[in-house]
Amino acid sequence: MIKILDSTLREGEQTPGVYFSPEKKLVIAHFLDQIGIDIIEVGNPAVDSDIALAINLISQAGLKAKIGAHSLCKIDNVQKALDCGIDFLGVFFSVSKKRLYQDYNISLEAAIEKIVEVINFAREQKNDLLIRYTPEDTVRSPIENVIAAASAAVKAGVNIISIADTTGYTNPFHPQRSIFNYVKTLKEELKKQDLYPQIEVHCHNDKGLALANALDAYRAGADIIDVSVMGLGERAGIVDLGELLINLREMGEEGNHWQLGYLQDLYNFVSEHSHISIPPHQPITGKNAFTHYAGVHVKAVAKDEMLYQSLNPQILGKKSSLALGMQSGYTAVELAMKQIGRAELAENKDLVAKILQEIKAIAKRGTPIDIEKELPEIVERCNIEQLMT
Ligand code: HCA
Ligand code: CU
Repeated sequence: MIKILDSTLREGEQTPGVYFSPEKKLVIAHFLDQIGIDIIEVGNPAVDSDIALAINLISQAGLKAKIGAHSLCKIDNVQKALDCGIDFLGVFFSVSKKRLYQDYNISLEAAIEKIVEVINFAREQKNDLLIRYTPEDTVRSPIENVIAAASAAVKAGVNIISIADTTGYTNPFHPQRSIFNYVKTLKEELKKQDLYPQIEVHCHNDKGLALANALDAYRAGADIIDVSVMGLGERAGIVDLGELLINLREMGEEGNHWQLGYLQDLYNFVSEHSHISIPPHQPITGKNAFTHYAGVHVKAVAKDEMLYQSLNPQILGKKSSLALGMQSGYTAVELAMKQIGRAELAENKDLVAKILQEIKAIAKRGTPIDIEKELPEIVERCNIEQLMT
């Protein structure tokens, strides 16, 4: 059974300009818990005392999800995280050539020693702590370095190894860069040493492939997938929570377990407090995700919605809707008139034609027509004009 780690409160808060107060983090954590998220990664308490406060608050909220902190590979960072009452700890340290020799200036052996020391420390402090080690920029690091660091980390007490595609480098169709192959190889290599950690994947969206790569990793048997609300995160962000859950659901994962009816409220809350709007055409949670517009579409969905949908909005506690504008036809006008309580006038074909003409003219202003607010007045005006002729 696949597990989901949500990092809206850690990676998501690495979106420039985004800050969620501890109280808002708690609300977001409640939503995530209601949806059925397994691990909520909150942040690094060494970064700011508000993050420590948030982890404390959320850890004490009695949620089903495991509550975690992110930590540098440093004893004092780990201690700060442990002081917040966490169930989960994520430690990262890269073993890529560039990082080892151009940035940290240490050998692989020294890096592994450091990783082992920090993991040992965390394990000694808390026996039932779920510990993850991430060789940051995993997929651009020499595989032998990753295997050496990962196996040492597992032997020191790590439960999870995360494959981080820190820069959005992988591609399901690239002969050398598929995360599918990476998951398979890492599992096989660790199995040779009789090591069976859970494998997590963290896919960045720099080239728009985060979701595709996450599903590729799922197909290869990854155990945990990282996501965030709206895919928030550094640069182009990571995998979008709603999009991943819907796709996994269609593949038979956890269909009845995830409470997808909470997604829209969660997205609205995160959007409001991150000051980042949800694009109207965003799958699942965008305003237009289930809105039908062009004449042919509206006419068809009036008979059967699924003629232009492959996802039933009811799964999300939502309904489909229609939009009016340049592309509209008679059916849309009739349906919209019924929607605003003017069904009796919708019988009048000449009036419907007049209203349609009027709507097309208004639509040329280039912004959406508000059915509830604008249509009553348009209907009224056209009706009076028609009665007078
Ligand atoms: C970061 C980088 C990170 C870490 C992922 C992890 C990445 O610290 O911001 O610790 O599992 O993309 O590699 O998000
Ligand atoms: Cu990341």
